[in-house]
Amino acid sequence: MTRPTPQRRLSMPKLTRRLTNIVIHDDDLELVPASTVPSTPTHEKLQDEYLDQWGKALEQSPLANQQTDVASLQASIAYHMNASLFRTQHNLEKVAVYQALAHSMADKLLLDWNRTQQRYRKDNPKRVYYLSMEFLLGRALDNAMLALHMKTAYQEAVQGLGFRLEDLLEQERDPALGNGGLGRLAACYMDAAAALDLPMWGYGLRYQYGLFRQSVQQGFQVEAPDDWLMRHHPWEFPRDIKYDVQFYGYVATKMNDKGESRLFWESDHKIRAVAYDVPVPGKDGFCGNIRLWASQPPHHGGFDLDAFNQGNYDQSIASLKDAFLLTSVLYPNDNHQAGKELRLKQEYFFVSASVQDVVHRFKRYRCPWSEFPNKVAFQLNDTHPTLAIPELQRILVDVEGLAWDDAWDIVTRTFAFTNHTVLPEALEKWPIYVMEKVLPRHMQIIYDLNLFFLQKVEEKFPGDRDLLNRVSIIEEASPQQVRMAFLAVVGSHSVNGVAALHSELVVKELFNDFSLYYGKDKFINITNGISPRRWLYQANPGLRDLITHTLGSEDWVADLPQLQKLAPFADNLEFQQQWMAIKYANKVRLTQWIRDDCGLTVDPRALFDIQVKRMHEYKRQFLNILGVIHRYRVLLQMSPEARRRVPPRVVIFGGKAAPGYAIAKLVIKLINSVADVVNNDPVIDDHLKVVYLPDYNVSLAEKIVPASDISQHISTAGTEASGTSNMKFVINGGLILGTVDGANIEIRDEIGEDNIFLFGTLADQVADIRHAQKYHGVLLDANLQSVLDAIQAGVFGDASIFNPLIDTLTYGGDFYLISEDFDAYIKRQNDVDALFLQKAAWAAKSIRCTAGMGFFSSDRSIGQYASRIWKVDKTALGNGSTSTAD
Ligand code: NBG
Repeated sequence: MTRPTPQRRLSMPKLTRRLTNIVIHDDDLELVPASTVPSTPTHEKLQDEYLDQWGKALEQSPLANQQTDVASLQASIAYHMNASLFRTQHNLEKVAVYQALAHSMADKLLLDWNRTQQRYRKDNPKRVYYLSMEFLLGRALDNAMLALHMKTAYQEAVQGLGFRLEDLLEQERDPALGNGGLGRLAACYMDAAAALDLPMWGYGLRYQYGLFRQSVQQGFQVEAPDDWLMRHHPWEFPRDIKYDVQFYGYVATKMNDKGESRLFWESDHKIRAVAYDVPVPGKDGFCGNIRLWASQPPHHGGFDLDAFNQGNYDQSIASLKDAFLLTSVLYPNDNHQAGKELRLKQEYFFVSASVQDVVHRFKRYRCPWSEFPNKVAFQLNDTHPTLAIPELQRILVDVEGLAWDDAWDIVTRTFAFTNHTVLPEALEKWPIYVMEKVLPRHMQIIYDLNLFFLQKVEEKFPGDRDLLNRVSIIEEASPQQVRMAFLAVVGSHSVNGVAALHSELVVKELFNDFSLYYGKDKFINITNGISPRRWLYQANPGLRDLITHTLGSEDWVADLPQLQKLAPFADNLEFQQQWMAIKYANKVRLTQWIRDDCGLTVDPRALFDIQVKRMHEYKRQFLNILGVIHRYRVLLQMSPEARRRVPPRVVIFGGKAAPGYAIAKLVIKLINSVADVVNNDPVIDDHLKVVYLPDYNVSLAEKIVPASDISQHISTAGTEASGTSNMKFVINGGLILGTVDGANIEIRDEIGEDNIFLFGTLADQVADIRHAQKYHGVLLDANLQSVLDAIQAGVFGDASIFNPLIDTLTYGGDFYLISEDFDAYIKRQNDVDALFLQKAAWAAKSIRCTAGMGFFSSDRSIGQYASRIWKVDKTALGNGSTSTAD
């Protein structure tokens, strides 16, 4: 193994601080190095004098005196129509009314935001920073109105102005700043933190274009840019907070005033990060924050001034483009982002701006650096923000002049890391030559960290060179790579997986060597959760009202285990009828959406069988559609009487495939080709319909989730870290058909084995089966073989298109074990049919599903993060105190 050469180590003496990176900062205090700050700076004194007056002025302002009666709400909407949008009542479109309404609502949030943030600022509690490249927020207006208990009043207000609130809500564009579960989890966690009054901020990127918009043409996915900011977006607030982030350049050794040698990272290539704050409505006047960074050219820096002076404008602005481009697009998560320099620059841009901002905030209070871990907790949402680790080390050592070891102690007590996948292709690695070019100083720091880490491993396990190779942050491949997940583990005090099985696999497989070295305590499980506010209270008003009526109050929203009190009603026929009437109404609503969106009429009395999630081989939408073909063939062979005994089904798919993921895109094509045939087969009629809902996103999910009878979560065992849509469906009384994988397992434990349809290979059998397949080939299930024969015979159009897909089963060794699980899957689907015919038994299970879901509230998850990882004492919040147990 090549051992890295240490760059420079140990006691870096304190220097005259360099703060070149920080250029403009938020509000009051000018950022000055702690040692040079006079004890009572003049500008602070001045502020104190006027502070009260500002407070009084605000209390007198229209912002603080907002009334919530219908006439006042109408006045505020009309005001914004004229003052914010510069329109009059003679020029009203729904979208404009939506925007005026959103402004009116945002005013109320703003006030809460200011009060909450002022309180934090004054109390200075330990704060949590959730670093995530993705926040899949979904629409804001409905959520905000419900959080502030203003929906009914606004409904009346807009009605009096000639509009229906539901129509206006549909005008809002989803900010799709995420790919799927990981980004939506971040949004649910911000929502929970806001509800719990936990001082947590999200940090992320404000992509100009979110995840692409998907349409389907001739059955194929077609991507278009998601220009979500095309229209004014009233839910973000640009701030005068800016930091410069540098790239490339070189590392120089310089002498400081004391004649000591120091390393400096120098570069002329800078891009400016500007902050946009997104309020997160909480409860009782509390409002959280997500700070998103957008890229801009630095002051003057982007211009070629010589060219500018000569009037050569084209040339002078050429490099401006680069700066704006940096945060223009969200990368879809496929295998192609690895190695992309722009993605690496996005990651660094994001963490550098965020860490600078946090350091700036910390320094306001003039605490010693040793206090940093008592005031700051960083949570890394997957490996994407891992560069924050060497970045903080760099700032502490190079800029703040701390000794290396002191700095590292602070870093490792501050960071914690959540792993969200065990799939090797999703674990980020960066080629060293890219890292060295883009971030030369960070590469040196990583080498040093690695060296010191390996030395310690060697001390503990002397002579085990293989082990050193295995745990090295630098992978000795060609080209050499930085293993970001390993860097995250080494730089964090806690590593967690997102469901029990996943966390077990994280320790047993992914980080086994690390758990031997660090001990098991560093590796914990915190099972994911979902926001009951968005995913039940908001998405399913019918069920919400029934639950509230039955339980006597809305307290269950903040205390989800109270849902258990529904269980005694499971066998009550009247309650079952009310329950299923709500499900039916939700299905009718989805039916209308399907008609408008796909031009397809489906019967809401049919069994709605839904699989909506990103398209990926491990999630096995392929298994689902193969099962549909099997069902189609069986139905065709049946007599009309026999067919009538099978409950009619509507099989609904939705989800985007990464643009470069050819196989996933072929599955979309196959689904649509099957739909074409099945939906137009007169023999089949309404017995089976297949729907592919294009452009699946959060707001569509809110319509789909409450309308499922069955939803499918059928990943190959051991591949789905958790899944969160499974939780959303079950809490809405949808049963699930799933594999023994991810959070399905804990859902089973909570709701009871009888209320879930599980099937298939277990995680600990997968390796053996794959091994056997390698030697003996794949023995295709007979039913599956005839399904494949039908595809290859051209029943669903040009068969040759599908060859690469079929090859994944036959020549590819069936890595995802579709053939292995096919028979069990079909049998379980038959069980689903049989139960659906027994209306009362089905209803009872549906009720028990909801009743058992108390554990899966995001409030529980965030509570666990707070107490087990961040050591933020939730109950002591609000008066500013925090535990300092770490
Ligand atoms: C995803 C997993 C899901 C999990 C979410 C949230 C990534 C890398 N991982 O199973 O695939 O529910 O994270 O934890 O997107």
